[in-house]
Amino acid sequence: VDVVEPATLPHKGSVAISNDKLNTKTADDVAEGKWKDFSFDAIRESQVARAMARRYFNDLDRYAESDIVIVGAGSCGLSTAYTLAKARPDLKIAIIEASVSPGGGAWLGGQLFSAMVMRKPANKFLIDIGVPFEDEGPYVVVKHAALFTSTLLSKVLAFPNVKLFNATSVEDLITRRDESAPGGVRIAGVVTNWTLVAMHHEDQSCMDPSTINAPVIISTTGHDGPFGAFSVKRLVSMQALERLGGMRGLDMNTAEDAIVRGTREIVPGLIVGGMELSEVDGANRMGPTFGAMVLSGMKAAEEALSVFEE
Ligand code: AHZ
Repeated sequence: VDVVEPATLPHKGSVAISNDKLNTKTADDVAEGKWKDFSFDAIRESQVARAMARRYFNDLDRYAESDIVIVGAGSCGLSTAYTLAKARPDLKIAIIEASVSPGGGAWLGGQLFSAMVMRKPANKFLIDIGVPFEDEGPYVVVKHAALFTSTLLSKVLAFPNVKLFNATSVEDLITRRDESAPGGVRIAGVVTNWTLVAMHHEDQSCMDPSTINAPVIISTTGHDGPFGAFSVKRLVSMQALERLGGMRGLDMNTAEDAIVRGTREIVPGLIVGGMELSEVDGANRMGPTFGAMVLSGMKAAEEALSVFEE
């Protein structure tokens, strides 16, 4: 393998490797199960670094002005993203997820059991994304919550107008004065940082964040916890919301209806869905039944789309 040194590489970091093994022979060998002389085509480490960095920085540039930002990629946020991206391929949708692994609490059912329960009519969403289920009458059961989350995630990520920034936290909201709004402010974007940085503001200094502007933010950060209920807690501390109602105890029957019905714009520019909403409205929790997360995501998407249809 004759690797050309960087000084003589052509512009734009393109490959300049002359290698007499650069052929399709290896693919044929793999197909035929001939592993003894297998080798990949040669690569230079900088090609890998540039392949990742160029795309990431292009995305940061492209999505610095987004149409919609979804905060939190749990079952509600991902359902929102799917509904939006499918309906409006022309809108730029950024998803900001604090964790490395998107999906929030939807990788398992309750108490770390595998199966996921959804009450009808949320099964229509499962049919749409192609997730099989057992029909139990008023509710359906997916054999493993991870089947729901991985299928939904793969569909969301395949949309060309969606970018997921994971391992990235929203650590504040961008605001604009708006005298017509009840709290005098409109939300106009999000303030972001690497989650690992956001977790170390206490012991490191000078770690300023970055920003994304968007006319519509949809917050689905789950109920209160180390990272949960982020946006609504911030609304209270900035006095755009008087106080939180506080999530109430578990009652599946009241909880799911309340979350779906209540999904709405809380202050101008900020729609709240999923369990984050229970902290605003003082709604019950529903525990391990996920139909309301899907339908709340669909309603949040509809609320957002009405802004662009005005
Ligand atoms: O990592 C969080 C999770 O993936 C992410 N998140 C939270 N704060 C964030 C921030 N920036 C970026 N500041 C943030 N991301 O938000 C996601 C929330 O997912 P979730 O599964 O916790 O919430 P959900 O509302 O989509 O689903 C709730 C599921 C529950 S909890 C529950 C109960 O306890 O009764 N019942 C159901 C169905």
